[in-house]
Parts: sequence; C-alpha cells; structure tokens
Amino acid sequence: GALDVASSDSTAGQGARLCLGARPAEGRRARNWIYLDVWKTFLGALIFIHLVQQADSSAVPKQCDKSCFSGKCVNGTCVCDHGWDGDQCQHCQGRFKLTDLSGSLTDGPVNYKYKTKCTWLIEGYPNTELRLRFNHFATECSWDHMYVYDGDSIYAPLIAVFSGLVVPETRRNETIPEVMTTSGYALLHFFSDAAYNLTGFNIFYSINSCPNNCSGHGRCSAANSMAGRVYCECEEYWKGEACDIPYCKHNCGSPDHGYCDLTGEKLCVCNDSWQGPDCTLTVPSTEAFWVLPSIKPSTQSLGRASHRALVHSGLMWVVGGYSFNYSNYHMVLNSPIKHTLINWMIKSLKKFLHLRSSSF
Ligand SMILES: [Ca+2]
Repeated sequence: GALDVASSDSTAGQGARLCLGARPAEGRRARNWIYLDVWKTFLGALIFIHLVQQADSSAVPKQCDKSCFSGKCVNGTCVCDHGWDGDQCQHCQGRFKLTDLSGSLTDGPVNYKYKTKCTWLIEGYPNTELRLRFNHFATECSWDHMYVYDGDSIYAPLIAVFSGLVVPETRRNETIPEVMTTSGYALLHFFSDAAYNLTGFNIFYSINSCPNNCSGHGRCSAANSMAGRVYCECEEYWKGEACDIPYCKHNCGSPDHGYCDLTGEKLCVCNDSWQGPDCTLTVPSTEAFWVLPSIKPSTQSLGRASHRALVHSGLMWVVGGYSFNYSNYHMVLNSPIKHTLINWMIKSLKKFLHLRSSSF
C-alpha cells in the first residue's frame, strides 16, 4: 500500500527515495542512488577505521624522544613545570618559591643556559636560622653569579655572592661552604651572561639545622638555647661550632708519641722524644710549631717596652720586649683584662687627666 501511495504522488520526494530498491525500472535516477549508497558505506568504513586508529593512539600516547626533566611529555613534546625551560625542561628560567622545611635547588641536571636569570625564595618562619649548603657549585668565574640575600627581597642584606668553582677537599665534607640567614628567609638569584656555561649548582637548604650537621662528631640539640635555635653538642674529643675541630689532632700519635689529655686543657701530652701540638715533631725539631704556654695569670712583673700584646679569652698576653735588666723572648706573661688591667688603665687615665687639668 505504501509503495502505491508513493508512486501515485510525485511531489513526495522523501517517499520516492524510500522506494529505491523496489523500483528498479526507474533507470538512471535509480542507479545514481545505488552509487551514492556504495559511497556512503565506503565513507562509513573509512570513518570507522579512523576512529579505531584514534582510539589506538589515545591508548598509547606518542613518546618524547628525550626524557623531560622538570615537566611532562604531552604528544611527543615536553611541557615544562613552572619555572623551567628547554626542550627537555632542563633549564631553570624564572622564579621559584620553596616553603618546605628542607629541600634543594638547582639550575637543572645539565649545564645552565646562557643569559639566564633564576630566582628562588625560601620561606621559613620569621627570625629562624636557615642554612644553605653548596654541595655542588661550578659557574664561569666572575661572569656567572649567585647572590644570596638574608630576607625575602633584593633589598634585604646581601650576605654572599658565589662565582667560579667550589671544590671541597676530599674526605672533608666540612669544607663544603655553608651560608646562614637569620631572618627566616633567603632569596637566591642566579645570573649568567651571554657566553660560556658550566654545570651550575646544587644547593641544599634546611631550617633550624646545625652547622655541617655537627660533622658526625656531635648531636644537634635545641636544649638550653634561645627559642627554637639549635646548636651542636660535641663529643668529648671535638670542639667548635660544628664539632669539626679536634682537641687532639691525630690522637697525639697515641700510644707511641703521646696521649690526649682531656682532664685539663684538653691537649696532647707528648712522650719525651716527641713534641708539637699533635706530637708529630721530634726533639729537637727543625720545624717551627705553635705552643700554648701554661702560665698562671700574674699581676706583678717588671715594666717592659717593645713587647707584643694580644687579647684572647679574657686574658691579655704580653710576649717579649725589653726591661731595664735583660731581654728574653721567653718572657711571656698574661693578665686577666676584666679586673686588674682595666682597673689599672682607668686609674692611670684618671691620674693622667687629673694631672692635665691641674697643670692648666
Ligand atoms: Ca657565562
């Protein structure tokens, strides 16, 4: 019935198409419709294959030729994280803000870029100690610089500038330079000029840490210190802020040369045939060495001239010089400066001023 309706109504175009298969007798017009149908099927197949291919490619994304250091590989291209640049995101370029209690910062895993400017702001807590440790540093000397400010801007005090090579002595990690800020912040700015580059830097930072982590000869402690501050509690044979100075070098060549006496002055006590601060020099010795004479503070001595004097640990040491009677370079004495000497100086000054004023 439907076919008949279509054939009888020539104005019903949609109806005529529906009748294609049933009306082969309509000749050329019908054949055209058949070709169109074949094309449709072919195109459909093409689209299907294309979609399948697309589905495949989204399942296995295109790889990047080289690894992306500070970024992600997206469709075969490295898309860099904030502050990074280069085809592998291997160069710092811009600003970084670091808020962890400890961490590290670097220009990147390869040589730094020419004409680059990178800035790191480390935010601790106000007025805490922040320690920077330059584990690796290699820049073109006097052309590529790292500036360190004790604060959160370049208007804060500039406390260090690094350029060139930092080459720590082997087996002595305490020679790795450290820089400490006390504002609780640190701003590091790196600048490189238009030519020549080197491997750059790797800097570790930590808030409220001990110098050189007490060099492995002590404990980092917050006890009895100012609010939040930490300091090294050194083991018995070590001293210094970072516990890096031995009381007795080379353990005084014990037992053959001497032994380390920790009871009094904490010094080497050498056997008869050895001398020097670490008992490495023979008796007699052709080499010069320093000695710390154990002399009790004295208040009375002959007056002398042309001597040398120095102040150390609350004592004024007086070495050498001439008295009226004789001269002797061994003529060493010391005097506590807090009491006797200062009092004497004040008295002398008063006398002198009194004499001056009375003479006018
Ligand atoms: Ca350079």
